[in-house]
Amino acid sequence: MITIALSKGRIFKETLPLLAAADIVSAEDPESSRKLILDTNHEDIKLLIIRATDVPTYVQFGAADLGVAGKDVLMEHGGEGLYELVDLNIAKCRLMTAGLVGQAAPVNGRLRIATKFVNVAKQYFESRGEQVEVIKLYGSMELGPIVGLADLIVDVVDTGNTLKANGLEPRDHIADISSRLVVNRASMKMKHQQISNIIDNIRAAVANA
Ligand code: PRT
Ligand code: MG
Repeated sequence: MITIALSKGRIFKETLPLLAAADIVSAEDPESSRKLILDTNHEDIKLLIIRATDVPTYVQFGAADLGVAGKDVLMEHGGEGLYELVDLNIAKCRLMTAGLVGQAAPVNGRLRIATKFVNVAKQYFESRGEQVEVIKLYGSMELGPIVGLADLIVDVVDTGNTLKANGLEPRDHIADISSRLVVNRASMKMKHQQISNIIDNIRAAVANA
């Protein structure tokens, strides 16, 4: 049995055509199904539908053999126990800092950063020699600077419309983001034939996309 961890929403939508080109087709639409394990057209391949941020954890511990996760999520996780194999070139965006339009950073005192990417934020500001206080949030980060919880946020940005709608502007570019195919290190050894097969097919699908 091979399991592939995916999250609903944009990653599933954009991974679906790649999987189809690799001859892996879900038996059900996860958006309408309440099942967390979906059958495919292969008896020995199943899809696990989980939260985007949980994908690296499932793959790290071998609860899923393969997974698709955003580079942002992988950076935050750290990548322990897994190999990042293929850049799927989907769900592209940028990891940025952002602040209130026209508001300069406080000159004295520590910057406060609100984000769900706590590790990434700490590393980023540390690498610039800036002392910051990082506040963990689970969503709606854009609200942080508006209500005075934080000076800046670290979040992924696509069109920038969400920042704009909340009076924020992008500041520093931290990383370009796309989704990656990851594999559990032990699975790669134990199920080598099956997994390399899937990887090769997905690689070909990406090349032809
Ligand atoms: O929703 P949940 O908490 O379960 O997890 P999630 O929000 O991480 O999942 P999901 O499906 O929203 O995102 C999965 C992955 O898609 C992320 O990890 C990124 O790698 C990638 N991705 C690509 C994005 C975006 N583009 C994106 N625009 N993830 C989130 N966004 C957000 C953005 O932060 C903003 O709030 O979408 C909103 C619209 O963006 P703008 O800039 O176009 O306005
Ligand atoms: Mg979301």
